[in-house]
Amino acid sequence: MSSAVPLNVGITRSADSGASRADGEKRVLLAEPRGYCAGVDRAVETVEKALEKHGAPIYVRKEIVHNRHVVETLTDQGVVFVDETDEVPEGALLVFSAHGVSPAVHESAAARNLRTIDATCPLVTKVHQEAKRFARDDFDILLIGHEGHEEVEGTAGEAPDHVQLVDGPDSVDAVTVRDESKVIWLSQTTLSVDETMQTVARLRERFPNLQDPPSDDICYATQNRQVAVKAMAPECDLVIVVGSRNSSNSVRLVEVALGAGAKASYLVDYAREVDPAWLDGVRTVGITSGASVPEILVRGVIDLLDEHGFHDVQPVTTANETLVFALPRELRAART
Ligand code: 2E7
Ligand code: F3S
Repeated sequence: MSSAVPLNVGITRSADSGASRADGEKRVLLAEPRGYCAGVDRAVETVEKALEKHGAPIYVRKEIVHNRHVVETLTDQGVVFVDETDEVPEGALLVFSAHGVSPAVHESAAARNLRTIDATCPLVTKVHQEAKRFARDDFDILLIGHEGHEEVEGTAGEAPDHVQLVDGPDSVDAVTVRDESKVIWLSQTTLSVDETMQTVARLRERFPNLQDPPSDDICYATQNRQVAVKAMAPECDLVIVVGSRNSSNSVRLVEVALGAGAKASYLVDYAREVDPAWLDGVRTVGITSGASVPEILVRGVIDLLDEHGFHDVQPVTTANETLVFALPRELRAART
């Protein structure tokens, strides 16, 4: 994980943070970066542009990103979310979600004559290519990730005969390989950096020749959001993470906040889910959001806290993100 930013480096605060604060005054620390990553921005815009260009209904396999508000908003605009390709009428337009799909899914869409647009995040496609390459070289590929997550199913599906899933440090003992000199680990893009390093250390105890991925599989956005929440957590009585329960990277932010010293941390989809009892005796509330979360939902939480006397909002900035991905080829001309 060579590109992870060291924890206590590069943290900037708003000009008059802390120092001007009267003791006992309530404050909010706002993690930066938070919210949409480049892959989510691209995936959501892909669906919006596809709707504009082709009209409703268009179909999306699985949730385009794991966020309730995004999925409900697009549903209202005429998007039909399905679990599998066989639910899509022959010849219709189907978008593949940001989490990626296996070659078998591409094949079943082609067999139904579906027109497809692939909104897979380019950083997931990169991991698929790594899986294909190491399978071609006949490596055993140990894919660290969460069982049942769509991204893991897509990546494993690139080379099912070569990939074994390793779901955290406790799964390491069950791993067996054919040739200990040809073993590599790859990972899901949204894991906890620290837990993944523990899993890798355990794997390396068993397989000293274990190879690392050619570049980080845990993506820049996952790493940056974890670094930011770690920077603010020790000062927080409470960290509110905005995100949905099925959003892996959002759930990881709650775990990272608690691991880094936040006294409490909760995941909420909407401000209305914040229980006022959580604020009893609390002076410092941290706020962050997962990579699939629109900023308007964070605004809702900030406004709610304002109503409870938390008027002072201070950014805690650990990185600046500028990455933008081009839209899928089919829609490139449509970007404004
Ligand atoms: C695609 C990928 O949609 P998310 O909540 O997804 P996770 O994987 O965290 O459940 O977040 C954006 C995203 C992250 N990773 C989309 Cl592969
Ligand atoms: Fe891609 Fe990472 Fe976002 S894999 S979709 S940039 S969380």
